[in-house]
Amino acid sequence: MPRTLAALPPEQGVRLITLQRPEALNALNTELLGELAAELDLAEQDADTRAVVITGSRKAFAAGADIREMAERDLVGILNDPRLAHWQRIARFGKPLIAAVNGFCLGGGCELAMHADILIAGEDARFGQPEINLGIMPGAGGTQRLLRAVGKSLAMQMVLTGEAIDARHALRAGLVSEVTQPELTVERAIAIARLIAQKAPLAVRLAKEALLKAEDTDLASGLRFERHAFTLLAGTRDRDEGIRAFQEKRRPDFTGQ
Ligand code: CO8
Repeated sequence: MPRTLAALPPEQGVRLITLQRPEALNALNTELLGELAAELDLAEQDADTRAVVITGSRKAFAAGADIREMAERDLVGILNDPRLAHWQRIARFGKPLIAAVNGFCLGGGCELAMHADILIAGEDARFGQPEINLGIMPGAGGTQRLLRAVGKSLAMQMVLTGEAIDARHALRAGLVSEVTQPELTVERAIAIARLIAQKAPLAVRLAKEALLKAEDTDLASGLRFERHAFTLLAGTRDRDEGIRAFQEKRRPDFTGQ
């Protein structure tokens, strides 16, 4: 049984994972990251899981890497850091991952949220990369993903000053796609996930992969990838079903084939 998070079995195709280390504002220690990676493994293999929502508490999505644990690691400890493998597992997750963020979303917590494909924030959410205040810098993708999400000036400002931005600012900057009342954040994220869960899984998977390609490749290569992915989908039964259902004016019944 995981101890640092709660994971519910999928409902209507959506699995909800809730980070639960209230004593440390959900700070990401090795145990939590390991349990999260294991949950995502389960979700990846489970055909009934079509999308995952990850959330924290009302006070904190996650307040960063666990500083107490980090203090115990020297240079060699960081080089051999077991957390790296967990981060890589999270980054590799192939199904849609939606973050429902309330409260503090700082440091590694903000980096975790940015691993999600869609970010929904409660009005009280605060996003920041305060590592600079500890004499360090983001180390789980924060410099790269934040810059791509909000552009150079704001990313520089956040990383170099360590100051957080509020949910409205995050919305204007493109870091999150919607802001809700804090008590509705998870509900809204689940509603979006359920919508996605009704689509053809292979189309969702390849569309996600193609969109992520845009972040790390040039336009010509990205377009080539999109063309290949689009062509591959022509061989799926769900594509035939989707088109037939449209012509027959009924809802499609996608099977993931
Ligand atoms: N790590 C460990 N414990 C934490 C953390 C954290 N990141 N954040 C909060 N806590 C603990 C506090 O120590 C406190 O515990 P205790 O009651 O035992 O003293 C408890 O959570 C509650 O926190 P506060 O009393 O401080 O609550 P406040 O409401 O007063 O303040 C803040 C909330 C502003 C969020 C404050 O807790 C804070 O500033 N936290 C630290 C935020 C931070 O600096 N985060 C960045 C960490 S570094 C990082 O994330 C690097 C990622 C690199 C990843 C590399 C992977 C290989």
